[in-house]
Amino acid sequence: MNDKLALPVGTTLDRFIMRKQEEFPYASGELSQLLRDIALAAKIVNREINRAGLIGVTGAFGNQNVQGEEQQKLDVIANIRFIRALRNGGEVCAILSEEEDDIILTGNNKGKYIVAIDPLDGSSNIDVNVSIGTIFSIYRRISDADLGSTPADCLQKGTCQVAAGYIVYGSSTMLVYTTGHGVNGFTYDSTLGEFFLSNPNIITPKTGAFYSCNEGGLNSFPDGIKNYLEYCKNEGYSARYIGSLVADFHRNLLKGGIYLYPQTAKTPSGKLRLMYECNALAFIIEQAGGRATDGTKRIMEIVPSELHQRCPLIIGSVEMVNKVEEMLVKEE
Ligand code: AHM
Ligand code: MG
Repeated sequence: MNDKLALPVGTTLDRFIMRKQEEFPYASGELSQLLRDIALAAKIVNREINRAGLIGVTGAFGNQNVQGEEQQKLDVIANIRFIRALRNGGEVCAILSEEEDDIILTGNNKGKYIVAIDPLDGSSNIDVNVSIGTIFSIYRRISDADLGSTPADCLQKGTCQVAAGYIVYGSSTMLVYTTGHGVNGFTYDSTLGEFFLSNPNIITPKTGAFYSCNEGGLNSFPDGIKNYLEYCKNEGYSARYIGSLVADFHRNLLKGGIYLYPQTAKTPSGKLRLMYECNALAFIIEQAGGRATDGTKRIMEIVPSELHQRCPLIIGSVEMVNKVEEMLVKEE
């Protein structure tokens, strides 16, 4: 891990990004600006979420997104806020969003970066005041600088990510991100309008006592997964499932644990989306010392063929993910 400059808890996100950039002599500052743009949109979305019940933006928007899921008003608002911040920031030429069928061209044809984003994940939890999140991946464009962006730019493997992160809007709001040099977490102080470093160099425990899975789908899970869930019970692990991926992931990252969303009868390829849910969290967990797989393949090595592709996700503490894999192999 490159950590020439260890920065103290309490450092602002802006200063942190700036100082980290100094560690890379050839860094141009564009990625730093892009991360700041995301943080700005996160603050705005945080404000909208906090007062959602007061300004009438809870509930359904009355539309379905490309996945056939009912959009919530806050899904739509978060989508608009992030797209606007990324467009105005100027560093991003194209955006892939969970809420939009096609790639969004920002008009910044010289922008070097692509962002894949789930603007508001776990939105079924909005109306009941439970934690929700934003997940993002950043890629460098591979097409020519002046031509706008091509689908190939938006269909890169997770190993090509230059940065990834999430924001959890919870009992406090946190932004956690990696640029491939460890994982750092920042807590938002709304009275000052700043994110401050609160969780430097996050390392996830090698094992844990939490397992997070919607066992409602158990009957159609692969046998290896069923056996692993049985094993969790025999070991006396605690079941913890919020139904907000970011919140479940965040807890397990800090405390040790595993999150599983396998293939089910309803969702034969898994429910979660590779490009803006699984890859980002896979990058973060690996940087923190954990693992992410679809059961047979490392998530970040899956070659995407569709923008909104789904995949099974098994992610968390290294020893727990290894155990699931062992059990899946046994049942093959
Ligand atoms: P969303 O992007 O439509 O919000 O769906 C993703 C969410 C995850 O946050 C969560 O882990 C999962 O779906 C919950 O699904 P289920 O209700 O099937 O357990
Ligand atoms: Mg989502």
